[in-house]
Amino acid sequence: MSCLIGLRKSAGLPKSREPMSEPIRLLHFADLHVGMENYGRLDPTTGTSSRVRDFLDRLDEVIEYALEHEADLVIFAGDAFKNRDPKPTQQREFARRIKRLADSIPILLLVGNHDMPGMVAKANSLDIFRALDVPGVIVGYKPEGRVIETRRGPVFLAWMPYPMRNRLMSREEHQGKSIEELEIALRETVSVIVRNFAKEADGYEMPRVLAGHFSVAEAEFGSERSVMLGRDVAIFTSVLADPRWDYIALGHIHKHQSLNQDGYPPVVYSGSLERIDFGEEVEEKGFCWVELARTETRWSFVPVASRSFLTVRVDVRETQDPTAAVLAKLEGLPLADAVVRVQVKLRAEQEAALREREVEAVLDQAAHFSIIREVESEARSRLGGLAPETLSPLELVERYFQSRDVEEDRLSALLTKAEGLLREETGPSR
Ligand SMILES: [Mn+2]
Repeated sequence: MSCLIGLRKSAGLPKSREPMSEPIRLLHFADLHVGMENYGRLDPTTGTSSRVRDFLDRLDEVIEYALEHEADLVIFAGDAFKNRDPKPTQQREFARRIKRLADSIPILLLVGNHDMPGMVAKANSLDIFRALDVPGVIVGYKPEGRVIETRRGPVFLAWMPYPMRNRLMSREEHQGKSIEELEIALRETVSVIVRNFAKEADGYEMPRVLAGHFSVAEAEFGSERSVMLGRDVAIFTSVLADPRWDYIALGHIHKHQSLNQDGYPPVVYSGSLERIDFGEEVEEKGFCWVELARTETRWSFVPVASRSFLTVRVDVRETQDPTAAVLAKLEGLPLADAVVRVQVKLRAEQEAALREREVEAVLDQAAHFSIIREVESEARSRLGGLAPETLSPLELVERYFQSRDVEEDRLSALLTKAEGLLREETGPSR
């Protein structure tokens, strides 16, 4: 129906007005997590961790980009702060920036699990925007969908905040269910909400976007695992990848990824803007720039200048001068302003020969550093100076039997058996 109306309308327009319209410019980012303070230094003038500054600087980058490129709509897909009780200074700094953006561009602030208190009656960390009714700011605290008017035309936008079981299911629905049954029930509840939104979206002849803060079953996890609170329900990509949508903007998983690459619509985790730990060392951080159009949305990933993390591994066990070996390894590396960890593998008798002061002098240019000594244990030295990591499982089995003084012919029989078992183990399964 609405499709026919749309056609009739456009048929009445003069030829010069076609193609209908420019794409709507959407900026999608997520998982800001202001308040993460690990690997930071305390700034004595402000009393704030240098890492809080980092996270706010990334938000500034996002806002600059949105303003400069004239975004029509911004979706923040959840987790503004480290936890549910952000410090007032962090709240103020976040609010200032959101206000600056919202003065010219409408923004959805979706509530993530880190923003949400356990009790329904308690406020989430974004509720203040709702209480003050800040123009241009929509707080996505419950599942909802509506048409948003933007400079380049309307968008149907629906959102699903972090699915909390006690908010979405009644006490009766909980009762007598095992944890697994509850998970399945919650997944079904969320899937039904999402499918109903798709049905509703289908009634609007305009670009349609779904924003969500939850796990998707097929996604690859990142550092959020180390900060996730409690169990987590995961929605199937197939539920989201409905062609009635034009873009699915996700938050919650910190690793940027696109989940419906061969199909339509794009189902995308923008990922976080700053690294939380070394698990994210090689991940590029950024946000998504989306050109929204009904059935032909295009998007791209825009990297930000997140602080680099660098692991330096040095094995000095076979060297005369461990300090010199570490310094040589550090030479020419991009240490300046990075978060650096140096892992030194050494023998127990070399401990005194590693002069950390000299290493620290070089690392001083880093934003944060740590020197980790991995002292070779006796068990390891039985491997004849070889690191177990460099040996195959079969070689390790062989060393083990050798250490137990197993006779030569029995050893070869055992190894043949072990080889068979290992092949089974590493065969068809992952
Ligand atoms: Mn989250």
